[in-house]
Amino acid sequence: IVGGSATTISSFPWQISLQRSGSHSCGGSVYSANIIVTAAHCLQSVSASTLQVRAGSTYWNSGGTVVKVASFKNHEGYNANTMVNDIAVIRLSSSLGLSSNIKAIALATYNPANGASAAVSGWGTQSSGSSSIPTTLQYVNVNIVSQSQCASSTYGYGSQIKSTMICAYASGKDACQGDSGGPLVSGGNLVGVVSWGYGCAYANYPGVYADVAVLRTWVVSAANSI
Ligand code: 4AZ
Repeated sequence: IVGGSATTISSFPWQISLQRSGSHSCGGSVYSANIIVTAAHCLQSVSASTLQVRAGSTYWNSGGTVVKVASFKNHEGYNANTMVNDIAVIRLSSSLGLSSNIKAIALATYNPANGASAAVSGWGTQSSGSSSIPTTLQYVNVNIVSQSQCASSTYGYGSQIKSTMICAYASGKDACQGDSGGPLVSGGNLVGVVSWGYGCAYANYPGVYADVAVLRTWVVSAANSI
């Protein structure tokens, strides 16, 4: 997270750290006691047996509850070149005990209006190209940029923005590497999954997110079939 502030897990109890070989690799969100929503690009060429989830902790490397990943499913339409459909579900090997620090978040059923406030959180890098991540969870408030606005000449992406994507922008504030898969929340709902961007917090290049309202029916059925 660039331009953000340290926070505590009780303010973002749906946030988890997805870990590969014991190190933080991506964020994710609690969908139910045994299902996590994350980004498909976090799970490319990865074996479930190398993965664990830490939930209920402000710190990616201590505290809370650690549970192994039983299996995962990437969206069948995920394309690593275009980044369309960058969403996945994970089944945990045992259920999380839901608590004040571990809570499911509802999937958005419609997109917030252009300009609406949203919060993105994670343990990702704090500047573009940085090689280190913070141990304490960070968050930042950004503004929703609709798909049509994000593809317009106001910003730098043009036709790279597709219907399964939604954007968010605020000067000097953004998600960054290691925040991928994590939550963009507005109005108490999961609106986006951190997906990609041109660097982090560069002027006129919003953060790009998988659009949860558009991908919601896939998440619900994948969670029921995994
Ligand atoms: C990344 O490399 C990444 N500014 C994630 C989010 C953003 C950029 C890059 C958005 O995983």
